[in-house]
Amino acid sequence: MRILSLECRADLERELERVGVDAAAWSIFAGKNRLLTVKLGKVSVATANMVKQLALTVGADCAVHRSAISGRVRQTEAVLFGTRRQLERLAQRLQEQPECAARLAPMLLELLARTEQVPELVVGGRRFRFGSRTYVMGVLNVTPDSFSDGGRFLAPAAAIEQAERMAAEGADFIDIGAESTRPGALPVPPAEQKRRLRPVLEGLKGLKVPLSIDTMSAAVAGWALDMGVAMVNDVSGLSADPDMPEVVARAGVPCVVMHMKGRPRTMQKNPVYSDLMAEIVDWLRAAVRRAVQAGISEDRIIVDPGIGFGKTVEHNFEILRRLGELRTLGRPILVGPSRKSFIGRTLGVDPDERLEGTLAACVLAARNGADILRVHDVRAAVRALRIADRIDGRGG
Ligand code: HH2
Repeated sequence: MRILSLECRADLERELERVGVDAAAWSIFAGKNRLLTVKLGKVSVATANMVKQLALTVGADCAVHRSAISGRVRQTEAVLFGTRRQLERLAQRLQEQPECAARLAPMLLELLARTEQVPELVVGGRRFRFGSRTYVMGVLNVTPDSFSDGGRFLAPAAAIEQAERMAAEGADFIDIGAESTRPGALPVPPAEQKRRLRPVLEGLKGLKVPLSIDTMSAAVAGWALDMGVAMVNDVSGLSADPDMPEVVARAGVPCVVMHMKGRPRTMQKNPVYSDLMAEIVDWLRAAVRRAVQAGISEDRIIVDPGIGFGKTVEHNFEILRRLGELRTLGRPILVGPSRKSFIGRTLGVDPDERLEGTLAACVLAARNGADILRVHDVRAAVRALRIADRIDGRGG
């Protein structure tokens, strides 16, 4: 007897084939291969007790407040534990219950469907199939004051050369920004952002790799889209400039919606969360909903938990560890750990000494669900992620 480790679907199928299992049953066993943990929001104690009983009948379980059974509390949160198969059966049973419990059934089924989803995206004429491999977004800061490379690419020729280098090194996207968002940074007026960007965007017109514009200004985003940029990356989650959702919607381009607590000038002054992951997922869910209401197609939205944006060192580690929870949103996940201060503080090193820490964060972020890594050191990240992807059964 021995324990198997079959996270990769192809490994599971090979093992089932070896046993001689009918191929028609492979997907049934795939649904039993992994435990899913689902947090329910607050429900009445009656509902929670009903869910727990039904969960036990299908072989799953449900953790509730210690006083739920005695009725000493009226409401409780709940955590469901079960395989995909068990949770599907639980949803069926819930449908037969009174309304308060039955309403959970479609929510649970939708959640299970979302976590299975493999989103696709066309950016600048290129198709990206998330889940097939981890993609790399190269960072180009046309700024005097970015935290790790401020001033290095302010001259247009240096910026263009850097973008071409990152494209040759295997970047899938290049994210160009003219405003630092480092802690304490002050806003850069749109006219100055455009002045910095114009010669660079003109010089990169023929580049094969799609460009993304990193800005919180709708005027800069709209102008950059007219200059040939294919995607918008807004670290405020489209919330800083009221015109941003409409600009993105009108252009019909993909956008990155990032979580930030506060604004760059003050965001690192003692950020506090009562439930970090819940707050980030709920915030992103609301941001996606607002974007869709403004006319942005949901299947063009990428979500990002915003490493370092209103987060302590510990928050950043927890986000990277629990990144898979963003799967709830059913959208591709982008993460930007590159050279950030949680690495610097942990290792006691300056930004130019943070490559190893960045690569460790990238590799484990990819394992934990990241679809796109935003990095400064493209060649190293591409190489590290190619190997990590192969270990995880992707990118072959
Ligand atoms: N991080 C930075 C800037 N933009 N965009 C997304 N979507 N996610 C991130 O994590 C992210 C981002 C900060 O990094 P950098 O651009 O190198 O620094 P600066 O803002 O100082 O220019």
